[in-house]
Amino acid sequence: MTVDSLTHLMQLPLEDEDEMRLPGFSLGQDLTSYLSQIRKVVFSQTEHKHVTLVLGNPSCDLDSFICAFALSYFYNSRPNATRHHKNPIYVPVLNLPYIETEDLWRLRPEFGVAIRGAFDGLTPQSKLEQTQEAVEARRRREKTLLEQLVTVHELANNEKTLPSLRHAFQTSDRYKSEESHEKVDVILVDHNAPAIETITDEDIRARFDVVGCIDHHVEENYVPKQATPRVIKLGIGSCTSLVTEHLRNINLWTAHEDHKKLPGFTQMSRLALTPILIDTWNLKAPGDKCSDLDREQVAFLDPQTGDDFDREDLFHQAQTAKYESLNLLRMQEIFARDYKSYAEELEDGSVYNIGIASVFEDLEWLSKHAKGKQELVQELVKYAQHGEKVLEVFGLLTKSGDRKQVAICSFGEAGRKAITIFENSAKELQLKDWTEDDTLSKQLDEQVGPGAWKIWWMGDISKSRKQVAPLLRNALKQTTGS
Ligand SMILES: [Mn+2]
Repeated sequence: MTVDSLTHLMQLPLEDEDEMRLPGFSLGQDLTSYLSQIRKVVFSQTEHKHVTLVLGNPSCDLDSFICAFALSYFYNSRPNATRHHKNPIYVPVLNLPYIETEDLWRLRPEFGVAIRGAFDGLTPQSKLEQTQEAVEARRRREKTLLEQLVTVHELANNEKTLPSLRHAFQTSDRYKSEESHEKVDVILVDHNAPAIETITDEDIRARFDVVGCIDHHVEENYVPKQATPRVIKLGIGSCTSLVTEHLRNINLWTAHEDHKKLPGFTQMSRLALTPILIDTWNLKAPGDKCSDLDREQVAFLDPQTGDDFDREDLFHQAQTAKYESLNLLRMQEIFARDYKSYAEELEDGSVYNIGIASVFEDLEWLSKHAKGKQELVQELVKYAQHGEKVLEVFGLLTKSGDRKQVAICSFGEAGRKAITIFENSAKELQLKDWTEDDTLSKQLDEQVGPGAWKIWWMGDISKSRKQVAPLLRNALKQTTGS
């Protein structure tokens, strides 16, 4: 469907729209009431048995969260704009199959910063009251709000979940489908091939229909051509920029004067700004980490926040929350915090899992946090070999001051070959051998195996998992027959 035809749909008579609109959703409504309305739809049996999910990627970073939240928020406010969807009631879901929302404040503290900013205004750190009482009061409120969010874990485990959704999210190993269930419609944001850690790709295909997608990763050719929207654009710093642009294109998000009086518009503007500023390093990132489109959306959102705020400061608040949070996490949680896995099918039909974890500390920090190099490697092996999906290749991308490290461990013949192919094909990353720590190398030799791992400096630090993942996946594919 084109933008024009969508605009046309929106001009349909209002009474029509009111009939379709679920009581409780309204344009510009406060985020708290929006959140409780979403919960009502999903966890108390209303007459609406079917919904369309808006699902972020499994790393569940701030970008994914806000994309899903913003898209569903504006779609729900004007269902006429999305009549092409069978079930125009939208539910944002955090792609977290293991995590309870009670833990979000600890595991995703930058969500808390974004939510606090949305409600209180984008206040500079220096102006926030720092007494223990004030800090605790803020944390309590953030925690309460984060607990309202809906995760994959809760959909699968809450007794009250809409039956259609509960079935769809059962883990593959525990759930045997005896009766067939209607498929659940899903819009993917910040990724373009659905992936849920606890559900096999085959089951995902059987249980979900992708009816829309907005993403800034490499095209995986999963989303049907007729999906609406279908926006997959590379070279954009933050997917939230694409979502904002889309909502503006179809006239759902406008800078109309009247909107300033509605709390939801201000809150959503503040909320959307945060991931864009984080992902583009406050619009200063090099290469395709920051585009003109990101800049345009910031220029649109900024005046709508109603705040006189310091972008640099907001960026640092979220960044600091993220960094400090690692101290609170166990090793397995650190790997899982920003993690993606991919299943690769080789020509000979064998299927291998690749997992890549991004961590914003370096190997030295990780060794200390693990309380030793032997322990660090034990934790690495445990993560790769004892999770829901056993990995053939485990990649770890770390940050060391201004530099970046790439560590890859393999757990089989194919993985071992893939490391060599990856090294030879990944010219754009400008890899240089990393040989700084003999004790760690010795531990890796002992526990992973000589020749089964390798660590490099990444010469081009503008690159990230977005570039490393396709290269590594390709390398593994090329191991067939070699
Ligand atoms: Mn993203």
